[in-house]
Amino acid sequence: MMHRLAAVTVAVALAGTVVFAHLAVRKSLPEKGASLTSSPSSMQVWFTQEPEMEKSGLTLTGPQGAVALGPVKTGPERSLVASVSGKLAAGAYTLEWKTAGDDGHVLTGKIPFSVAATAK
Ligand SMILES: [Cu+2]
Repeated sequence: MMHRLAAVTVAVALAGTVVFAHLAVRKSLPEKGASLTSSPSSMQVWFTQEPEMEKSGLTLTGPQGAVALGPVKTGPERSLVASVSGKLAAGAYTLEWKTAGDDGHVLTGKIPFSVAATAK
C-alpha cells in the first residue's frame, strides 16, 4: 500500500517536472491580439528557452491566405525572427510558431493579430 502511494506521488512529481520543462512564449512582436496601425517589417517570438533551429518554423496566414515570410532565423534573447516583405493588407492574421526547447519536443502555438485598414 505504501509503495503504491509512493509510486503515485513520484508519477505526479515527474508529470509536473515535464510540464515545467517545456518552453513557452515569453513575448512576441506583433503582440498577441495586437491591432497594428502600421504594417510590420518582421515577425519575432521570444521563448523561455533557446529555440532549436532545426525544428523551428514561423508561418503567417492572413485574409488572403498564406503570407510568404523570409527565412526563419534565431534572434537575440532566445527568439525566432522572420522578415515580412511588402505591406500586409488590412485584416486578421495568425502567426503560427513551431519549435522545440530543452527536451527536444516539438511545440506549436498561434499568435493572432490584426492590421488596421488605415495602416501605412
Ligand atoms: Cu516535452
